[in-house]
Amino acid sequence: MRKMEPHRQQRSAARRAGPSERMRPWPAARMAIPLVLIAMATVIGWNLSAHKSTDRVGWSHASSGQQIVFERTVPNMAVAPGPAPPGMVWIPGGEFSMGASDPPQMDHVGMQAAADARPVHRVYVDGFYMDKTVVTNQQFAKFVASTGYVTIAERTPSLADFPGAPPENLVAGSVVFSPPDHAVALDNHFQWWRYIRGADWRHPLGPDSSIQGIEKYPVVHVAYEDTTAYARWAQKRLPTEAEWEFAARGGLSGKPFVWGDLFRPGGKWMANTYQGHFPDHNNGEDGYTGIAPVAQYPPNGYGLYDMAGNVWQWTSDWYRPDYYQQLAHAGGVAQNPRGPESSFDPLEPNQHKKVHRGGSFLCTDQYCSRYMVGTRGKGEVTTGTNHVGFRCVMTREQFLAAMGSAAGRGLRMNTLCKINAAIKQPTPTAPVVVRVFLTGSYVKGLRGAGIPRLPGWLLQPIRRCLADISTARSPGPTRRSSPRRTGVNSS
Ligand SMILES: [Ca+2]
Repeated sequence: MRKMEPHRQQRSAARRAGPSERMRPWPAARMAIPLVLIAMATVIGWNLSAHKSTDRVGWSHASSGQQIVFERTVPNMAVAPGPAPPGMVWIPGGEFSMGASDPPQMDHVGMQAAADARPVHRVYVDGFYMDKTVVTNQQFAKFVASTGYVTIAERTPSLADFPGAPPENLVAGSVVFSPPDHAVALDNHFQWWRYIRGADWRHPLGPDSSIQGIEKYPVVHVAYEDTTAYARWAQKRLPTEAEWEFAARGGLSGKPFVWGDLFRPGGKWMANTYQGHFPDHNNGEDGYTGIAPVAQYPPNGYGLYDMAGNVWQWTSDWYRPDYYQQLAHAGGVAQNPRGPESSFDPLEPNQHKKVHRGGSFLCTDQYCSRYMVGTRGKGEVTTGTNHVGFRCVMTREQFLAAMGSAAGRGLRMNTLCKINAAIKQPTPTAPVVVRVFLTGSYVKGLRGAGIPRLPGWLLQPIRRCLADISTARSPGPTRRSSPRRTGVNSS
């Protein structure tokens, strides 16, 4: 029990700060975040034998007779505004049934969908691009190298933020999964989480660890503020919870897993979760006892990797357990919901929490089965751990703005944004519609001055556009423009 003492001191320090001190709830709040995992250890299960029809999939509750109905996912028909940026995929958006059911027929501890993920309700989201994988150490390092950003876990907390805290507790660090070597009761997460000085995204297991050799692993120990800083730099943003779930379902409806009905279809592992005996013995039967590199398991229907297991993922929604009830009570289809106005978790009412999604490598049906799609997690906003990461989305507007800012040089957005405009080749015999990436005036601007720092992912479409326009305007045999003539700077 000796290792519990620092945590008690930290909690005590936070208490001395008083409930009115609503700055960083350091560091007790960072220890509180894994509580996400606790509330789920109850009895539930799935019964997929109930009725199915073309549009509806339902589960009957044996105990209550209540039926939970997932209706068909109806994707938008609108096409993507342009070629997906590298590492991203277009998610069409549309209308879908959001939330989780909790058919109670199976008595597997931990297999509960959770009351905060009910009722199932109808939601519409616009289309967007989404990162195929969570952000990796390599990607985050590039962001830090470019901006000099310092994550919250790397910052030394000040006495001003935590009045009364003993100096020895005012150290930079983060929370690391530190399993006991023996079985423990699952009623106290302090038995397997430790606040470790010097743990941060560069040192995921503590000061003696590094990210050398794990560049393709998810970045961890990122607090919410860290993720939004990255997203701004990348000209993206975090997904709303609704966007995240629409994407996770991959076009399916009412399935317990992002890939379908069975946890291990054909005996195949589909996600990095926890096998063995939680928390003291991880068998690693799925190939990994800890975090896995990204994209080690099959993608979902939209080509997204790791939408279940590996690391939790931040979303931009504040957490409230009754938010789905609010939406359902309002009736109709919730349009692009962005979460409640503020956070409230009755279990820790003084903490400000955002929604986490997807579960992690520590999720298990013995304790927390929230690798099941539709279920929810939550995290205090200043707290990162080594099982929480994130991925970004890029809206249609952000995509167009990214193109505009990349082009720059005073060209007007209303000119730049005429993407995929069609021009007709001026030949009388066989009009050919050429899909161009940008309008002629923009091309003229490109040729005139050259464009600095144009993202590489824009280069090829623009070069193709220039070649197509040259072809279309040439009266004779094909005369394609050379990329060297475009004046495009590929740096
Ligand atoms: Ca595993």
